[in-house]
Amino acid sequence: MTGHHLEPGEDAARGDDAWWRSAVVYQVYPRSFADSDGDGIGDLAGLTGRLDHLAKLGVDVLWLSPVYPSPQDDNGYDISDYRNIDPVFGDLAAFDRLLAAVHERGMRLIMDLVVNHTSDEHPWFQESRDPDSPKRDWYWWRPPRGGREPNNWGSFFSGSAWAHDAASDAYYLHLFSPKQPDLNWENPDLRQAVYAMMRWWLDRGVDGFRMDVVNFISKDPALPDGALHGDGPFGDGSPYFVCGPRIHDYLQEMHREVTARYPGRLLTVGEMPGVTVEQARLFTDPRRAELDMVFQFEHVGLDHGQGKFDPRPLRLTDLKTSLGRWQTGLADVGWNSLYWNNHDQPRVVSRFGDDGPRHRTRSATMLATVLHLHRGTPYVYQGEELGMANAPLRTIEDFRDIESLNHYTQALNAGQEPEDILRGLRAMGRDNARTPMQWDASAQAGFTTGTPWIPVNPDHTEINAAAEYADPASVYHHYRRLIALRHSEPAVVHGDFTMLLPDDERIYAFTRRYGDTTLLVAGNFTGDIVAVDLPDGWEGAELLLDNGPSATDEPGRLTLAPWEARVHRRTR
Ligand code: TEU
Repeated sequence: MTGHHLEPGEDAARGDDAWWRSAVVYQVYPRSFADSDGDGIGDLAGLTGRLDHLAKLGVDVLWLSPVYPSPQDDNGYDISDYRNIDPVFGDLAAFDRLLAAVHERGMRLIMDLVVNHTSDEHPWFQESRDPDSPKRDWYWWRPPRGGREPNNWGSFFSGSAWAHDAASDAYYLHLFSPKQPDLNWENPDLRQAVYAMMRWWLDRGVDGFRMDVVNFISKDPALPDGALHGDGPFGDGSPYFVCGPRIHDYLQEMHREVTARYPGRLLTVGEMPGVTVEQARLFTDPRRAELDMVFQFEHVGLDHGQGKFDPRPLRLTDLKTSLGRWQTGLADVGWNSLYWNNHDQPRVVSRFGDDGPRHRTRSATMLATVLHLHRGTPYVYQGEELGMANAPLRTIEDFRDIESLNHYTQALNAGQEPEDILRGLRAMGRDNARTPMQWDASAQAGFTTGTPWIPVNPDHTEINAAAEYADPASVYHHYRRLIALRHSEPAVVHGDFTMLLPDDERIYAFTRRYGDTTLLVAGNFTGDIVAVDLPDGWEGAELLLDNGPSATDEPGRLTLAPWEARVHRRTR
């Protein structure tokens, strides 16, 4: 809290001393977290019963993926009522109990705000199907062009981004599934309806929002054809909706109409595929009053080939170049969010580490250490703190996710071999992140007494919370120590960032400096022993944190065991 007088639009808590700068966020994907009623789907009562897991881990904020009424075409990212809870998860009373229990433990709760699109079963969309309805303009309805789609854009979930509605012989835009029609933010009444809904949740006590693809909400109203890349039939519409013409106006208006009314209390984070560092500076500059931070996608695209389902190995130098540029780009204004995982990404220990029995714990804790020692707000995705690995997805019947199922059909139709398609889906499919949370070694991992909506990973007999609580060397206790370090060591929160060894393909190393304190962070991204030259002045420095037995340093060298990570501290 600062004492100085605030200029209009200025909110001191959005600046250097904002509470969320020292916070760690934990994402819950409620379908897969804890099931209290045996229907095989996680729910709010199940989550409420497991809150001590989060409290003991030390996290400050819970981000709850969507729990609103939904046909569940995209697991809740298709919302049919913004002011209620889907019966599969509970009801508003259960939500209020969850929120109270979160606050009792000194934590905060942010909701997922999905307002680029609604469900096609939302009353707004149902009304908009009538061309004479005032709601017609709340969506992107367009007449056919030459008897076909209004433009050539493709959807993120395969096929055209347009669906035909016979009732009025018109098309509506859907960047995701046809059951997720895009809202038209050009319409001021729609915008006010969204702001009113946001205030309704904030007045109920929630502490902010994670905003789904919020940098897609402003489209070029001309909706021009996109350029054709490769041999597919669809054009790339992204130049006309990624950080579109009015995006900053909308976010500043949202701040005036919503966020500014709750000064100092909220966290707002915009999910922004395709956002650049330069744009992120604008979105997160406190003086512009838009958002507190953004989720960017650059580092989770580095192992994509022709598309996300054509993966290639990560080059460590690419990761350093990318994350290093974000650290530098947001050093003086704005703020980073830090993540390896969420409900859309494969498990990081399988992706950038080694999930085999020998190195799983070591590589999961190395990855955690490197990420959490960056400057920014770390996000932990459920199960990441246990070192949960990718799912053993074999045949297409093992997949549940609309993105994977649609991609499979489309690639088959394009003549690809099933086994080739499955290889990409196994590595990159979103279902990897969505298998149930592994609480214990029992039949359904303590997730449900019924049949889970997606199978529990058989490795839960080894990898589970109960076992990890009991083992001080577990991934869980390492995350707990990392979170505690962020809360106790100001250099982790405020320190500047300097990348070391930018050309080294094996060791990720950097320093953080704040006042008299400097931290040296090093992680070995390989299964070999690796020695590098130690920068001057670090000989014999205090070891603040490690992730297991160390290799012995040669004089003047830093020698790291396979997947070892270390944090040293020096005070001057
Ligand atoms: O995701 C947005 C997004 O662009 C991608 O990460 C997406 O998940 C997909 O993998 C593209 O290949 C958000 C949500 O996080 C995601 O779960 C939703 O499916 C999507 O928006 C639509 O609401």
